[in-house]
Parts: sequence; C-alpha cells; structure tokens
Amino acid sequence: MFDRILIANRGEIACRIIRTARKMGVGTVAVFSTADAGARHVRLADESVFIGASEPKESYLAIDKIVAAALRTGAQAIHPGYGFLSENARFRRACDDAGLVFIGPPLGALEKMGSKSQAKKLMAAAQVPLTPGYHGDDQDAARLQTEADAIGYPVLIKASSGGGGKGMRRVDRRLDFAEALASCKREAAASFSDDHVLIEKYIERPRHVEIQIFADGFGECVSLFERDCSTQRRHQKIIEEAPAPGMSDELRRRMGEAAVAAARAVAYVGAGTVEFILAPNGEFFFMEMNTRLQVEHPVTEFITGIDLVEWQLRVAAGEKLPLRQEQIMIGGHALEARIYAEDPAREFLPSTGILRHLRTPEQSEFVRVDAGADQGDSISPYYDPMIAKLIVHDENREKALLRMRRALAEFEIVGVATNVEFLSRLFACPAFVKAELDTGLIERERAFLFPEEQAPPDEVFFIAALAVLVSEADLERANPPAGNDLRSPWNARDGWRLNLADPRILVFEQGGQRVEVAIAYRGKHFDLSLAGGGISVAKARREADGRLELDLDGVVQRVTAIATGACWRIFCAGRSWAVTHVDPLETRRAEAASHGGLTAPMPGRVIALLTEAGARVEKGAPLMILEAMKMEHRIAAPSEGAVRRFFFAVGDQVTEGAELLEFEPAEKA
Ligand code: MV4
Repeated sequence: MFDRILIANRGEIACRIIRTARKMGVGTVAVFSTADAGARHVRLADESVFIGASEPKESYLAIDKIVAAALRTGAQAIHPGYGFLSENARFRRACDDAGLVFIGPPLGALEKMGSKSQAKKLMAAAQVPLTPGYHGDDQDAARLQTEADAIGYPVLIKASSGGGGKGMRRVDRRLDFAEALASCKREAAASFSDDHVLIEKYIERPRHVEIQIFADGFGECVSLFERDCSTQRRHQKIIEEAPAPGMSDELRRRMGEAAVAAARAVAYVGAGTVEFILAPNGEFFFMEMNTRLQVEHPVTEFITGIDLVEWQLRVAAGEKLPLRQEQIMIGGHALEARIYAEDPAREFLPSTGILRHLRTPEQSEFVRVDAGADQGDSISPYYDPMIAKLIVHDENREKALLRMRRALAEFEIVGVATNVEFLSRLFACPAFVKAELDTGLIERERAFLFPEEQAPPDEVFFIAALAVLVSEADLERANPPAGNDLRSPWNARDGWRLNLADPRILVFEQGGQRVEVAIAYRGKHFDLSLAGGGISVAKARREADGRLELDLDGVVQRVTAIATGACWRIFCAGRSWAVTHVDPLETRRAEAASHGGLTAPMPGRVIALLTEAGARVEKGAPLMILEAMKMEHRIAAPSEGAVRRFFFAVGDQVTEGAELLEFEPAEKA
C-alpha cells in the first residue's frame, strides 16, 4: 500500500478520500487554489500545497503543478476524485511519465470511453445493447431523413460531441425532421465546433439507471449493482438511490452482465460506472461509461457495505478485488440528496457567499453527511456549488425516506440560498414516494414542487421576537454594564427595565408585510400578541449549542434563529423563514458594519491583531493586519466603538469574504 497519496481535487470528494486514506494509515497531501486557502480539505489533509489561482485552469486543471506537488511531497499516487482531471488522458500520461500511480483506469480505457463514437462501436461489438439508431459517418441530410424514417418516430437527434442534454432535439413527425436537424446542427457547431449528429429511437419516460463496476488488474470484474439517478434538473442529478425501485433480480443480473462486458471490452481497471437508459418496458440501452468514482457512490457503499475508495487504493496498489461477485449482496435501501448553494425559485441559479451558519444532521449508522465546507467557509463562484451530500440507509425505501425527510429537516444553512426545502418537497412528493421515477418527474410535478409563497404562521413572529429578546440578554451578559453591582435593579438580568415601555412592540417585515409583536413581561414568562392575531404565553432560553428552547403555550420546542444584520432566519419544524427586524438601532449598526470592510478583501493570512476585544477605539483605528499576495492589508475601525470578538488568531488563513471580527459601534448620543 502507498505511504502517501496526493488528492488532485477539492471540496467534499477530497475530504471523502482523505477520510478513507486516514483509516488505512495512508498519508494525504491536499492541493489548493487561492479561493481554497484554509478550505476544509486543506484542514483535513496531513500536508497541503498551494497550486495557483482560483480559476480551475490555473490550479485544479494544471497538470504540471499537480504532478510537481506530488513529487515534492513524496506522494506515490494521485487520486483525481471526480470532475477536473479525473478522466483526462493527458493527466494520466503525465502521472505515468513522472512515475506516479494514477488511481483510476488505464490510459486505453480512458481514451476509448472518452470518445463517444468509438465507445459505441466497441459496445456494439461487445454485445452491449445500444439504442436503435443511426451512428454512421454519412451526414447528408437526405440520408439522415431516410434513417429517421426507418427508425420510426419519435426520434432523437443528438450531437455526437454533445453532453448534459445540450444539442438534443426530439422529433415527433417526419415533416418536422429537416428543420430540427438543421437547428440541432447549428447548435452543435456553435457549442462544440462539431456538427456531427446521430439519430436514435426516442425512449419515452426513460430512467437513468447506472451500474457500478469494479475491476482489478488480474482480470476480475464485478458489478456492485445499480443506482437510479433519474431525478434530475437541467440534466444534473440531485437525488440518487440504490437499489433502483422495481428492479427484478433478472433485470439486475442482465444489466450487471452488460456493464461488466462493457468494462472488459476496454480492459478496465478500478471503479467505473456504466450508464444506461432504462425504458418502461424493461429494455435498457448503453449511454456512456464514467471512468471515475462518482458523486453518488455513497448509496452503493451503504447497500453493499463496501468502501469504494478503499477498493480504489487497493486495486491501484496492485491488490486483487477483496470480494468475488457471489460474496457481494444488497442490504436495504439508500438515498442520497445533493445539497446545493442554488436558488430553485430562480431556475436553480448558483448562489455564492459565506456559510454564516451551517448545522448538519447528526450522523449515525443510518445517516451520513459528506460535506466539503464547514460553517464560516465560502461557496465561491469558481467551483461547483455543492455544499454537502446527505445519504441515508435503512431496511427498505419507505424507512429510508422517513430518515431522509427527518435529516433534511435538521439541515440549517444561512448565508447562501439552498435547495434544502426543494429537496424536502421532492421527498414528500407523492410521485416520488410511489417511486414513479423517470427523468421528467420534476417537470411534471412543478405545481407540487414550486408552491406559491405563503405567509409564515404567527408562531414564526413569536419565535423571532423571542430570539431578539434572548440575543439582547446575551449581549448584556457578555458586556455587563459598568459599576458591576449585581444587586442593583439597574443591572438586573431578569427583564426588568425602568425605561422600557410595557408592552414593548417589536416590528418585523416579511414578504412586504409589517407585523407587530407586543411583548409584556410577566416575571417568569412573556405574553406575546400579534395585532389582529393570536396570543401566546412564552418562555425562552438559550441552549449550550446556541439553539433556543421555547415554551409556547406549554409546547416546548428547540428552534434556531440566526441574525445576519437585521434579517433573522428562523428554523422550526423542518422549515425555515426569513423575517426582518425593523429596528432603527439595528439598521444603524448594520450600516456601520457593511461599510466597515470587516471581511477579508482577499484570501490571506492574519499577521497581527492591533487591539483587544472590548477596548474602545477611534474611527479608523487599525484593528487587524492581513497579508495577502505578499502585501499587507489593514482592517480599520468603521466608527468609534470596540471589537467584540476576533474570529481569527495570528497565523490563521482566511478565505476571501470571511468575516474577520465582530465590531460594536459606540452608541451615538
Ligand atoms: C435519450 C433519451 C431518450 N431517448 N436518448 C440526456 C442526456 C444524454 N446523456 C442522454 N439523454 C437522453 N437520451 C434516447 N434515445 C432521453 C435522455 C434524457 C435523459 C437521460 C438521462 C437522464 C436524464 C435525462 C433527461 C432528459 C432526457
């Protein structure tokens, strides 16, 4: 086995690979770009090497820099993860030339499966079923029309160089063919500089079912069964599961054999995935082979009990497959949901920013969270905006679904838009629950999945009001008033205020509506009321983990309320709501903080702290010095006031946009 490997990747997959390497006693070297200074994968690795600017071509795609990093640190092998260089034949060759083991398939397999047309020819020869169609070189329009007529409508015109759904046209009638062909060729020429197309029978209501295979260097190859990845948006998977619902043993055996035949046809070694389209009548057709570990590999790990990264390292180190086909069994059902920083309401537009708050569900034998970032880290515009994967396992699909809904309800993210609630609706959608899976599910279920925005229940405003009160009390406790006489009624912590109106009114804004909460303090509890709404008897206290324990009319619950300036995000009962606290004082503070520049303007390292928490400073006083790109950058006080807390110490790396300190402006008289 290797002493040390380099991981030529970032985010959750780099973290995932480091975890198994550590379990096996293998040392790890991370590489990172400017945007990833201090990222989670860098913190987890034994060593890390800076390889360049944030743009992937300067760092995670820079073959020479990665090979040099491996040689410098004495790594013997490179794990490419997925994406980036994982299927790059030039990278594989560079590893060979440098005497480094590439943890992945041989060059020939990468090249053969990398070319769609060559792959299809090889698969046809190996008796792997292909979609009925025309895959020939003759691109004459009349010839293609004749082929389409012979296949029978509907047909699909696909750009040979296409991918991710780009350059595809469905044609339902003979007389629409010529126009669709011309339009498809135009798009293919513009997008891929290659207008070569193929024509296939259109498979209605297809499912995406893929087979995980594993081969060693001794001619053994096994199937680790299938995953259903039909639930996609914009040709990107968001939910995967194993086994595929409704699969018969017979179909599983036939698809497994076809996948193993595909792998053997290219002398495959290592972990690979053979993707098929599965038609409702049980026919299946080869689409492509992914010559790498995939994002969704954990569902296979859960149902087989196999650590696929461990097998990758063993096979790459020249060992035999640890198990034979007869020893590999399916146990239970696993589901994976990809948690993305994106806004489902805006066509899943990626969202960037700092993860101001991140709480993930508790992990167990049933629940796994593969995260690429922690609270405080950023989701940058340079890379895929996946924050984490949530994977659950149980005896059957129904129980796994319950676990998934529960775990999603526990996910809390503030700082970027996420798809968490969208996923929750998907897992509650009757069609998904009944496993009526196919690639059109999300489109068909739009009405259920994208409901009209609703006003939050009254309870949410009560929770927000209690959150404001509790955080005011937290602040006072952290900053005891001068003349620390705890017996003085002026300093009492029990809610008694000489200068407070009773009831006090807190004003919130939500969805363009103003909502007023009246709060009367009653010694041991509060009476809360909404204008024209309900009344509630409430108690609230802060838990050690930061959550609020609330008693609303005798019902005790734990909620999370996170403030970003005046905006509160309330997580309660598996949903979350944003409400804005309209407070003149808060608004002034938020303004001071926002033009204070108290976030790192660029990634760098803290080289000095120039004041102490709590010490009064003048406007413009230097608070902290960062070093970035060999230049010093000073962080100055935005106004008279005091630093409440530094979030970093001297020597710490900070990412661009990271919040550096909490500043409390002096109250204006
Ligand atoms: C198809 C098809 C129906 N019939 N081919 C989409 C991406 C590309 N890799 C293959 N794709 C499809 N090919 C035939 N002959 C339907 C799709 C398809 C699809 C396939 C897998 C997963 C999601 C999909 C979403 C829409 C269409």
